[in-house]
Amino acid sequence: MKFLDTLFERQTRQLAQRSSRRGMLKSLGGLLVGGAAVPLLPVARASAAESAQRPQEEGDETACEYWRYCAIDGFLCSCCGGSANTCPPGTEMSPITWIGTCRNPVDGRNYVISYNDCCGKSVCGACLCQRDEGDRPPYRSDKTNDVNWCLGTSSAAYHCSTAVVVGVAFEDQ
Ligand code: ABN
Repeated sequence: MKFLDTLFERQTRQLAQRSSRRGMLKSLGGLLVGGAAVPLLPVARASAAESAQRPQEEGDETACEYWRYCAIDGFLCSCCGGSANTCPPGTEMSPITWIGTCRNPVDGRNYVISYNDCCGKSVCGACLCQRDEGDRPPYRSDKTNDVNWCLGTSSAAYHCSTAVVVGVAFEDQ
């Protein structure tokens, strides 16, 4: 036992002589900060790429004049507890949608907009907005917005409509 005590004591003293407390704290701090940053790197890159693709925007998404609503027909989810991108709590976004193309006034580019209806609650009733750009009569059901798109959802009850940017539209040559 005495032998082990002496051995540990000697090694601890040697270690203490070779290293300062400040140096040790510095290495420990570097390890902690570096270790925390490593998993963040791909996330930071992904979010930078995402914001590079996201259009610059201005305007009030609760107003019918908001640029994304150029081809909408419905109650704005942004007035019903959701947003232009998200459904209000307690409703479900329809996977089947009406698609339009709207010009973003900030960058002058055309974007494909998906008008996903939110389903599962009775009609919201606030901010009815009907702009209908590119709309066709209901005999072309794929080209009309005047349809309840609550299809493929657990409930067919229509509540409100979103306007999600899907991507940049092809420019006319
Ligand atoms: N797509 C909006 C909507 C829902 C129900 C009836 C007409 C239009």
